[in-house]
Amino acid sequence: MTPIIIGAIGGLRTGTRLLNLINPLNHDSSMKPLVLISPGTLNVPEDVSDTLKELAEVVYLKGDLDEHITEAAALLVGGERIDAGFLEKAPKLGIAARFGVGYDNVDVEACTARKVYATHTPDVLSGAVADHTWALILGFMRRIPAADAYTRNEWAKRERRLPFGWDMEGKFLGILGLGRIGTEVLKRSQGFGVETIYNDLVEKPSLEERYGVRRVDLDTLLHESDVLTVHVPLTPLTWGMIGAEEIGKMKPSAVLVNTSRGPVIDEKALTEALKNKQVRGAALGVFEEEPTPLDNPLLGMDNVVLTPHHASATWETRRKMAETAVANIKAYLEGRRPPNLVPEQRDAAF
Ligand code: 8YV
Repeated sequence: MTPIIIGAIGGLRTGTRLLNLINPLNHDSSMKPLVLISPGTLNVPEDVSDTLKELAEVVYLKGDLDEHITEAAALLVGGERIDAGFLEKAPKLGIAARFGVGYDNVDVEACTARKVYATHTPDVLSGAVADHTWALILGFMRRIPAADAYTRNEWAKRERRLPFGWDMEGKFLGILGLGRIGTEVLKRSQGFGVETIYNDLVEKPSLEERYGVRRVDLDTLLHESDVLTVHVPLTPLTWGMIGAEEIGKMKPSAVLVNTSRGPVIDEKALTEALKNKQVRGAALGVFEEEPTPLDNPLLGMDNVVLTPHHASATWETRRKMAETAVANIKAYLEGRRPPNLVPEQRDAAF
C-alpha cells in the first residue's frame, strides 16, 4: 500500500460548510480536506478509500496517529484511543469513523463536546463474527488445533490416541448479550441440537418465539451453560463482569467463549480457573491486552483455543466495513449527517 503524499490540506465543518484553507505545509495545489486512515486499519482497500479522492486528500498512516493529526478533517479509526487529550491535537477533526462496530476506544462524550461525529460499522460484520464464534466453539469442542498438530506430527506413529472432543448435541448454549452478533450466533445454533438460553438487559420476545431461546438471569446462565459465549459491548457496566466469582458458578465441564472484548472477562481469574480445571476450557478471540504478550500464560495452555482478534477478518466483511466507514466520512465531507452515528450521537447534527 503506497501512502499518498499529502498535498494542501484543510479542515471542514459540516454546519457552516466552511473550508479551512490554512495550509501549514505550504502546498497550494489543492484545498481539499485531509482524511487519515489510521495504521490500525490496514485492511481498508485502496479502491474503497479512492472514492473519497474527489473530496479529500487521503493518507494511509504508517507510523503513529499523531502524524498529520493537527490538519485532519476526518479519521478512519482502528483500535486507537480517541479521547479529549487526543482531540486537543486535532482541532480540525469533524469525524472519527470507527472501522468496526465496537467503539469502546472512542470517548463519545469528548467527541460530542468537540462536535466531532463518532460513527461505526454495525450489521455488516455480525455474520462473520458469528461464524468465527462457531469456529471457536467447534474448534474447542472437536479439538481442531490439537487434531491438526496430531495429523502433522503423530498420526503416522500411532503412539497416542486420537484427540477426542465433545458433542454439541444436547448441550446448553448460553449467550451473554443477544444483540446483533449474539442473534447471529443464535441463528447458527439451530442445526446443532443445542438448548439455547440468553441473558440480556433487554427482553427479546420475537427471538424467543422464533428460535426457542429462553431468557435467564446471569447466575442461571453461568450455572446452566455448557458453552457460554460472550457478546456484550465493553462499557463501564460490562468491564470485568465475568470474574472469579462468576467463573466459580460455571460447570467444571463448561467452556467460555469470547469474541467481544477481552476486558469483559477477568483474564487472570480465567487463567487460574483453567489451571485448576475449574472449567474445561476457553476459546478466545480477544484479550485484555492486544496483541497479547508472548508471556501470557494462556499461550502455553492446551485447554484453550486462541485467535488474534480477527473474527471479522474475511475479505468480504472487511471490504463491507471499509465501505461503511468510508460512506460515513463521505457523508460528512459532503455536509450530510453520517448514516452510522454511534447510538449516543443518534440525534446529533453538528
Ligand atoms: C475489528 C471489532 O477487528 O468490529 C469491532 O468492533 O473489534 C473488529 O471487527 C476491529 O474493529 C478492527 O479495528
